[in-house]
Amino acid sequence: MPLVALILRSTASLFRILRTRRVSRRTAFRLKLILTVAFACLLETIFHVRSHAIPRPSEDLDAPFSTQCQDPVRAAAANPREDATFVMLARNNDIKEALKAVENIERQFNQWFHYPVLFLNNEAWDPEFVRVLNASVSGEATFEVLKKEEWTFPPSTDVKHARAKIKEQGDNGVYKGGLESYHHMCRFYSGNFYRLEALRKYRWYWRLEPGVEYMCAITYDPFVEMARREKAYGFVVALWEVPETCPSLFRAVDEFRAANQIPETPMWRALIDPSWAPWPIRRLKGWLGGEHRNRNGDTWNLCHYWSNFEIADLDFFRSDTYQELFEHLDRSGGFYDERWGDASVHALAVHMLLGPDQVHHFADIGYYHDPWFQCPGNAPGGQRLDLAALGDNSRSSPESKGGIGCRCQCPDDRRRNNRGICLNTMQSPAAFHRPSFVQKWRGQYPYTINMPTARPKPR
Ligand SMILES: Nc1nc2c(ncn2[C@@H]2O[C@H](COP(=O)(O)OP(=O)(O)OP(=O)(O)O)[C@@H](O)[C@H]2O)c(=O)[nH]1
Ligand SMILES: [Mg+2]
Repeated sequence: MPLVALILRSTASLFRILRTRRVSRRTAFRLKLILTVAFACLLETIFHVRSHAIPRPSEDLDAPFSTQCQDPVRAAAANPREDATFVMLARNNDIKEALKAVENIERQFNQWFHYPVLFLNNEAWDPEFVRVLNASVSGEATFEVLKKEEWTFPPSTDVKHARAKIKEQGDNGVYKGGLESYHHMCRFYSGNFYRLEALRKYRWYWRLEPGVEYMCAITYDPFVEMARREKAYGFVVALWEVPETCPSLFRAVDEFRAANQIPETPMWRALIDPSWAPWPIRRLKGWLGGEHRNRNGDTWNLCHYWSNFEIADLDFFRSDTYQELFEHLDRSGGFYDERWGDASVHALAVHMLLGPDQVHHFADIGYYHDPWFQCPGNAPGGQRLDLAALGDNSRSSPESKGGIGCRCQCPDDRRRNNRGICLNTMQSPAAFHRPSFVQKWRGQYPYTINMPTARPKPR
């Protein structure tokens, strides 16, 4: 390490100066002591930060599933459907936005694959919602009403205290922190969702929110590909969490990790900003606590996957370890005392418990949830104009260099409108090809890692 060599050399020259200059023996001793301690601290800090480096895998571990249009009719016929369902949590007054999202996913994907849609509500369904949405789904539509205990405070909660905390968050302008129903929603999607009776028969879910828009045709079955490649969690957008919503979440998860002797893997380290403070100060900071800090004094970089889109293996979230993590978080009260979001809970769990090859970035999917989007651009020569099933191509965006999408209608030339820092950081354990230091410094992050064009040559 050139930095360590430089420090060693500078310290040696300082010692030499102290030996040759005329300073009292006492002063020289003191200075040497200070220098030795400073040197030891600096070395220790460098080793600490270096120990959080993410090793580079020998090859890219998460390539896109598809890089151009495929024949969706053939794809649907080639494989039996997985035990999978769309899930939409909605209120009766979300009817317009719910219809928009369902019509959109039917047009872009489900008209060929006919997966069921499970609609969930914490209140009785309005018959009009049921009538309209039932008619719009090409698979089976089911309308479930959640049990009271699935959409409320945990039994041990002091409700008066929790409501006061919610009000306080509202007064302090914490994003959606003042809405009790939003807290219930986040808690529900973090834990009770995975225990629903209505989901028991399924292995996979695809989360669909009212109002979202898929901007490209999805001409293969993502559930089949997830199963085939043994993936457990799929996402499209990765970005920073709103810090005020969850000051103590990272510590609570890290304490669970440490108590259960779950190792700090490269995936876990991808969520950590190691502290540059020397050991004693770092430990003191860890002991004193502080926002987003664990016991070692390191902090969470706040990166998480945006959970309004998720395709995931229910068995992962139904596992004893995940459920125990949820119980641990639930007992700590943070779903109400703070406004812990299910997106961050999921991302921390995924990075604590899964390997880099089990997480998939759907780089080929065009997706918009206000205000962020990802749109992969259209694959040159890959638009399959011969396929009648894909309809007329006249409304698609032009093909673009490096595009991997199918019949996308992207809002503009950009591949995404959120910075790629979290995507890059969270995917780094899976990435053989990474942006250079200079590219990062210039803010040039690839919109997806592991592009086929950037894959290593076969050895
Ligand atoms: N039934 C029901 N659904 C809810 C309630 N609150 C939120 N949801 C649903 O939960 C999901 C997430 O809620 P949103 O309000 O979209 O929250 P968000 O996506 O985190 O935040 P935005 O960025 O504002 O969209 C959506 O599917 C909503 O329809 C509620 O009180 N009852
Ligand atoms: Mg939303």
